[in-house]
Amino acid sequence: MERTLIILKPDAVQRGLCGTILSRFEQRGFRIAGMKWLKVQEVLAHEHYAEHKGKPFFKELVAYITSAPVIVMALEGPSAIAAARATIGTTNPRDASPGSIRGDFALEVGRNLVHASDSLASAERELRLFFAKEDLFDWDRVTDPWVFSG
Ligand code: DAT
Ligand code: MG
Repeated sequence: MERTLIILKPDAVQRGLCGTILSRFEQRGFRIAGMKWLKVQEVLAHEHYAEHKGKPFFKELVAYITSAPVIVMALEGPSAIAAARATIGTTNPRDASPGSIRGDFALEVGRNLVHASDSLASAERELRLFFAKEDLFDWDRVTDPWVFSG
């Protein structure tokens, strides 16, 4: 079982696509361990996208992610990190496969709707940035599990 950080970015919120995108993840079978609504502040944006500091698109990227509220989620499931990356599609929506979120709903790399952690190290780092450990629900405590039982 893994956890990964998903962000429904400002364009997802503004275009009214949050429910649709969340449905894709729910239908795939991910469990929601945490979810919140927030406006990402500049400092948090810099931390979250630290690996991109110095790249030509960095300033634009920070302006985009801080422009309006987002929905941040911790999703879990078997191989959740790679599975969520496949569900969202390639970074540039122009190359994303039909059936992926970006491949079905986006066309521009600078407006690609959704973030998903790209590795175990990134997932752990990013989850810590957005959630306190005690904010994340421990599904093992559910005595009558609907999914992933046994
Ligand atoms: P991903 O979001 O698929 O993990 P990334 O980590 O490489 O992609 O980049 C983070 C975000 O930065 C990406 O979602 C959109 C933006 N971005 C990446 N490459 C870009 C480029 N060449 N031009 C403009 N924006 C870019
Ligand atoms: Mg990335």
